Amino acid sequence: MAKKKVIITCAVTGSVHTPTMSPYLPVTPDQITAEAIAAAEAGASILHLHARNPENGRPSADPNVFMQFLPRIKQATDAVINISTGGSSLMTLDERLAAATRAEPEMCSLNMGSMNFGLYPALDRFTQWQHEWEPQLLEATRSSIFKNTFADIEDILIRLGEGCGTRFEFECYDVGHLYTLAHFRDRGLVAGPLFIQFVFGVLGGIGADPENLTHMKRIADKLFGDSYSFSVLAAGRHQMPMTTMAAAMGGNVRVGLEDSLMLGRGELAKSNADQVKRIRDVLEALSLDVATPNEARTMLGLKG
Ligand code: KMH
Ligand code: ZN
Repeated sequence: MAKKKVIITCAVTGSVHTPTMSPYLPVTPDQITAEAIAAAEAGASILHLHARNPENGRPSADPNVFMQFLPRIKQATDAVINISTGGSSLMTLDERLAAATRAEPEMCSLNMGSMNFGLYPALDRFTQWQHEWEPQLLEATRSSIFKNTFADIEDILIRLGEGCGTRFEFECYDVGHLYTLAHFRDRGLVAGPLFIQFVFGVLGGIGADPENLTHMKRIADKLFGDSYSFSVLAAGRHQMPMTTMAAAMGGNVRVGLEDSLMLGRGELAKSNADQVKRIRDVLEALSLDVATPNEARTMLGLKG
């Protein structure tokens, strides 16, 4: 049997971190384009993308901003484009879906439950903000819910899945989200091969403990058998340890500045590609091979 390859996803900018936190966080369409292309060249076969207001770096759901980088990334790489439908917890569902319904990408994220979506713990230490909106947004996030009701999930599955042939990175922030995914499978709204992202270390979700990864995998094995692949992302300093553990357990990995601004202890990542190269080195040390974009497409049943 051919050896299973590891899919590296790179989440290039996200909506949690803000420009004051790192000068390397890509913000403008030019920066997002350059970072995404470099991450793909370093070995990422899936690029998970959000947009930001080019003027000030604030998370944006504007499809016109997405369209300033999506075609350029598509033209320069053969990586799978994965557009966020999570956006940020301050956006409405329609806002969150606007770019994906316009671009009809091969893949989108789909968040499997409503939750508090807290700051990654290390972010509390910033005080000298570059932009007034940054502390305001972080404060607003503290009192908002990241809303992903059953109706919202169904809406996304129908509009993007059935409507556009998009397949999903199912974001599961706790064990209950796996059961929610199984519920939609039982109703015939999703079918394998499923790509499940286990998310660790978001305040409000499951903690970044090794025991939680083994538990998530055990339950996913029970619910989905061989009709799924898992990937792991972990917030902040947990990124590299948890993705390394995932790879050793037969899983896939997600890195990128959306999930952590660091490369190692006390060291900011100077680019997304630095993190991709770092996890690639880990995979090589574990004698694991990295999947190309086309291999990822085959493994995940994407439309190509
Ligand atoms: N920010 C990550 C923890 C999404 O974009 O839909 C999860 C995420 C969600 O990437
Ligand atoms: Zn995201």
